[in-house]
Amino acid sequence: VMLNDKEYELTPEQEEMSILEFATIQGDDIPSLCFLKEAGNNGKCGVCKVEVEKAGTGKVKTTLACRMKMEDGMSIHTNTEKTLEAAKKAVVRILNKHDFRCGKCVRKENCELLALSSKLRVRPEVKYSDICDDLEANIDRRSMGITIDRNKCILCGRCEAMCKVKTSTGSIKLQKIDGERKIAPLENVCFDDTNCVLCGQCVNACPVGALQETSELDRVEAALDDPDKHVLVAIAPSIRTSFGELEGEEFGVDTMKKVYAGLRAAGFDRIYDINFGADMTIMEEATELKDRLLNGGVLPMFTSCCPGWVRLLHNYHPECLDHFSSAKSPQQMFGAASKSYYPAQAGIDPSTVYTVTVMPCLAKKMEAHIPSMEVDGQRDIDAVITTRELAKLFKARKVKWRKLEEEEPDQPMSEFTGDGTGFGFSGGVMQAALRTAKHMVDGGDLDIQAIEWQDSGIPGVREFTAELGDLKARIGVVNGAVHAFDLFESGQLNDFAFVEVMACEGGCINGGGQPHVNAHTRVTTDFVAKRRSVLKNEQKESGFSKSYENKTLQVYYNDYIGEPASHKAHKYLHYDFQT
Ligand code: HC1
Ligand code: SF4
Ligand code: SF4
Repeated sequence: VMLNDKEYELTPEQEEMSILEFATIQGDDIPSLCFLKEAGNNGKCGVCKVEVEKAGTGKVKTTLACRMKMEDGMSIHTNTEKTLEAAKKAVVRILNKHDFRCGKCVRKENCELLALSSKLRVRPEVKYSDICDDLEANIDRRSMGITIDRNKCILCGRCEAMCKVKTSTGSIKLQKIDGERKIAPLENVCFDDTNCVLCGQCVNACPVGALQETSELDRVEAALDDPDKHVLVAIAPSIRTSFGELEGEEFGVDTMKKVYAGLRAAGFDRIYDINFGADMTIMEEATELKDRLLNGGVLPMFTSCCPGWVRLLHNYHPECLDHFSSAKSPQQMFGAASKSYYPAQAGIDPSTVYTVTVMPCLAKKMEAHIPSMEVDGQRDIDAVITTRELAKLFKARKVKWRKLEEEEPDQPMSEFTGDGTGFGFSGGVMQAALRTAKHMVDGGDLDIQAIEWQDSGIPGVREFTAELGDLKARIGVVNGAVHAFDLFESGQLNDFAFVEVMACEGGCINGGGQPHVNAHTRVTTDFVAKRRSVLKNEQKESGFSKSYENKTLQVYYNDYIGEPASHKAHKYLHYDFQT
């Protein structure tokens, strides 16, 4: 084939591609707004016009690059006067219905529409205020996780496609409301009252500022400005590997110590790490697994640290709630310790402590809001902000990324092991739990690199047989919400002893609160693998240390909690997921 007068030999795989995808891989930036490869979305924005001459026809046709498949002998031109004019026209049509006041928009740094409008040098012909006099009426702020701003929506359908493909819940849809096509939660009720798992993959798919997290930044800033509050912050395992992207770094840069420094510069009183909480979760979860295996408890046990997965089970399989480990997530365990152990150590009144987490996740906002996630009247967590919100906080508090030097976090709630770090990617929780469970059951040492994952035959589910004492346990790792349904449909659920589910594909490194990755980069770069490599590297540098080796955590147990699964552990670190 010829692409812009350059010749290419099509591989069998490329013969299956659309012109748009093929050209993207060759480094050609055909403009488009609706194309999203991984969700199979295309054909809605009309921007990606190209000129094509099929072999032997002698006729040049203008067509949508996303809709036409590659064919041997084709000659394609992507940037002629005609295609440029067509793209401009299509983008102006979209801009004419879009609130193009970018100054205050949450996406102004990485909006795909703004970038394209600048590239094509087009502007709207219509003033948005002439077609809409009530901006607020177009904003849906009902959900704890997701806010929809329809003033910004371009009806590209990427969110709907992403939700369908990645979760199969179909929780967000383009639908007729008051006679107009609009994006909304199913039946236009609040997301939180639908089967939506609040994973936020729809938000990640959005090219503009139409879908965003429900922000808690105002509350965090108010706490920081309140001299009577002692404000703690802790970052999730997967923040260190993605935050740099928002400050102009490449994918796969470990920014952990600069993030600590930035948080200190932003005015937080104590800087901690949720990885410490992850090690804590493992101590409790592994103890529970051991107990269930040895004493005939309900199996398979399910991990319960991903609130997207917790919602999914509540909504679709409430009969299985007793499979959940009762261990709280690292976020909530950390929070409980921050309101009990920490103030006891520091000699301060727990009610003055305000605990903020930085999460890659929208469902974590919901988890923190669960009414009974509190102990003795102290909320575990007071506010949850996403990776993206943290970048905005740095900006608001004039924290200059380039000027920051690496810093250490505060102690005692920041030591963590390689296993704690592994929580950030799919399979990591399972590995960590098994290694500590094995140690507890037979004193053995499970070498992380010796775990040979197998394809289970169930889509998106890997498996592994663990030997714990005399027991052989079938272990499953479900990578993404949609595959949890595959596991249930396989009829094999009860053959497993322990199952990890993360709602987002790849795990939290690809969570719904992570930096946006545009549709083009999603085709050319395996950004999830790059983010994962940072955590794997940290694990290696830690000597693949295990949760039970965390010295500070041992002190916490010795001085405060007693044993895992003790009465006090249950009070602070467990939760009844059946409620
Ligand atoms: Fe996650 Fe977790 S790994 S759930 O993805 O168990 O959000 O990163 O913080 O709580 O540790 C998220 C990440 C995170 C919790 C941990
Ligand atoms: Fe679908 Fe997840 Fe978005 Fe809910 S949060 S609408 S489940 S993609
Ligand atoms: Fe949140 Fe992680 Fe679960 Fe995604 S996988 S919903 S980011 S906890």
